[in-house]
Amino acid sequence: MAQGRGSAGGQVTVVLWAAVLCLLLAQVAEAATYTVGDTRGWSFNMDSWPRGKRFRAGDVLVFKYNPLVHNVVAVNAAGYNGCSTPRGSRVLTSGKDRVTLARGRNYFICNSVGHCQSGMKMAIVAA
Ligand SMILES: [Cu+2]
Repeated sequence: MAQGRGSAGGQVTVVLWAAVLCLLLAQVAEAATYTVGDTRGWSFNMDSWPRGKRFRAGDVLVFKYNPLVHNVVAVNAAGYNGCSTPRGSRVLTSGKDRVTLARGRNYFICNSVGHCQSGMKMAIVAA
């Protein structure tokens, strides 16, 4: 009888470990997807949108906008602060661009004339 209980206990332990592993894997695999600006989309005065959100590396940002008017440029800190497009920057123009966040600071601007200066810029920190 004691042996039987021990065997059952072993099975329970294996099942529990499998459940823990599944949870860990799910957390790693489950990246969040955010629509930038929510219903407004990628637009002016973006400063407030990232506030209160906890971004993680691997999360996906979806930039929705009118590509005739706007674009998305992933820039460095200097590009963000100075509203400039560093040489070799990636300019996205589809109107529905998906960008995966890297760990650390991620900076985005719209480089249509005057837009970044009007707040079409965003800095996001991903853990
Ligand atoms: Cu713009």
